[in-house]
Amino acid sequence: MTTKSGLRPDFLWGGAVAAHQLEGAWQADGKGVSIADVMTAGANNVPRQITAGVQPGQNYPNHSAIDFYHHYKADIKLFAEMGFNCFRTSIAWTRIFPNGDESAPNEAGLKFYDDLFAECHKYGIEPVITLSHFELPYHLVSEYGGWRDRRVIDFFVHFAEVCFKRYRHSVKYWMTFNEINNQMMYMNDFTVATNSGLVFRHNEDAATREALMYQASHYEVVASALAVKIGHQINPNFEIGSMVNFTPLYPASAAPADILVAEKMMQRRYWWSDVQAWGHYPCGMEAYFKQHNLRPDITAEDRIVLQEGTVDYIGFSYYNSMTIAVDGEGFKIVANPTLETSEWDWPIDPIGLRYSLNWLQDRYHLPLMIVENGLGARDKVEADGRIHDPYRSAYLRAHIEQMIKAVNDDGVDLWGYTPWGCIDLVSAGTGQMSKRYGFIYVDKDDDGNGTLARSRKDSFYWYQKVIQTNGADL
Ligand code: BGP
Repeated sequence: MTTKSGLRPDFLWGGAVAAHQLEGAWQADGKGVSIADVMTAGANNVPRQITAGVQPGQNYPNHSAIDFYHHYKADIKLFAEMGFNCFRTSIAWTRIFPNGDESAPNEAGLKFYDDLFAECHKYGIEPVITLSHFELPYHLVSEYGGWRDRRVIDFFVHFAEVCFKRYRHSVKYWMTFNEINNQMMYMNDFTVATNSGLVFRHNEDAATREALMYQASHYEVVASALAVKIGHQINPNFEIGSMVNFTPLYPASAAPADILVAEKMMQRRYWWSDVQAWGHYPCGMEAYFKQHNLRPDITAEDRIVLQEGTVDYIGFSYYNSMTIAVDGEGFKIVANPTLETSEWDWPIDPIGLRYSLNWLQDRYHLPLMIVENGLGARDKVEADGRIHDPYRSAYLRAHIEQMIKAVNDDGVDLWGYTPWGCIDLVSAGTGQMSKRYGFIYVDKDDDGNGTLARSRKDSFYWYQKVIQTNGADL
């Protein structure tokens, strides 16, 4: 059964956030320090740094964020007012296991999410939960070197199991790792650190880094598969998904060499979801490992685990496409002259979302969920307190149109849509408040000043109407 828009009547409409980007309360109720808690603020063209522990005098925006920890009831009420029937957030690993390697969980942390999920259900809002969204316990990084150490698999699986058991009746939709494939950008210190805790050894050369990235990634896909398997045993009705950042790579020209390099880089960028969906490595990656003399520690037992823990759906974030051209033996990213870009230079490409939905559907034959999409922008509060943000609804409208075409014209099986940062929060990339995605404005600036008061932007009312009509009135 479908509705006027063509979307299923139980289509999941909501918004997405991550614990560390909005909760604040970084030391409340026994919470431990996560990798996000030691990230400095950053600025335009100044990347965020992962520091060796909390340093006096540094600005750590995630520490207080938008204090959702103490505002969640009012915030969820606002989500309900918009009509959300789902809400994607993460469980901060360090609320449950402050150091990551304990055997007994922190009850106060578990209780916070009991209360949060109960508040969601009060309004018929289904939680959609990421277990690891750039929130590795800092202790696992300083003691074990993050995911370079096989023992971290067990710590993650234990964390996952505790969450699955505790929330088996309150959460149905899960994802193991946020944007697990971003580690592809292993030369970017910030990206690889947030995804796998590979930090502190910046003297490691490119080849060593690449080898470590594949090793860490392998341990993560094994941990993910084990979690999926255990999750299904705990509650067979769980839907446990992969979560990748989907950035389609377009060839810069019709030259066969450009087309081939784009395809090869797509293979290198999406092998994580291949493994999670298929239960084995794609042949192209096995060949790549051999050719580059990469010998990740992949045991015969690991290969069985991968087969036994395949995912139920593919969740993905979509912000933009990228365009790629062959460059000697390698490739280069080039500008796409057909696309406009955001203030942060992210190309704006709604058709790319339809392309992505088609690509993912054809490759995996699994239901899909768009778990992040949106435009980071600066907002201006008018003298009367209103926030006019037509650029935000224009971006989302254009993307939702393409999403609906993918469902109606291409037959894509799509479960839901949760635009990123439905309430303003700390930007992961810049560490700043001024790159805003929300329908709800939060009064806080990049220096941490502000009342934290929440107000509805124009896009709040627009999205409310979209949800009310199940996407028919955009
Ligand atoms: C994704 C992350 C989010 C989020 C978003 C927007 O990569 O999963 O955590 O923040 O991108 O990025 P940014 O905050 O850098 O604009």
